[in-house]
Amino acid sequence: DGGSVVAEKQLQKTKPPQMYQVVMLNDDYTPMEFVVVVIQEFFNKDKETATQIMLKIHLDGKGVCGVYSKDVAATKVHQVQDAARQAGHPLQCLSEPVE
Ligand code: NFA
Repeated sequence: DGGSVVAEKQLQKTKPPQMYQVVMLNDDYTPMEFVVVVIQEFFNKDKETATQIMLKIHLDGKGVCGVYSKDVAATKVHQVQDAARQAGHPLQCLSEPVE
């Protein structure tokens, strides 16, 4: 009945939060080594994994660097954008909901 629906919602109403993937885009100018270092530093990947992700982006046009809560994903995007701007590279990055 309706009462039990309310009771169930009160007992178990938490759902996992929407997650966001941080996607990096390829361009013709950013050096491969810079992309590898950025992926290592901001997405906590080892050099081998970072290199694989960089090559995927280079070959496919884009690639996922990591999946995070909305606020952490937004922070990662800003960190990459700041590092790219400071270095004078056009590297672009965005976050989008998973699914
Ligand atoms: N395409 C860039 C190059 O050839 C490398 C790159 C990879 C840039 C991944 C951006 C993202 N120097």
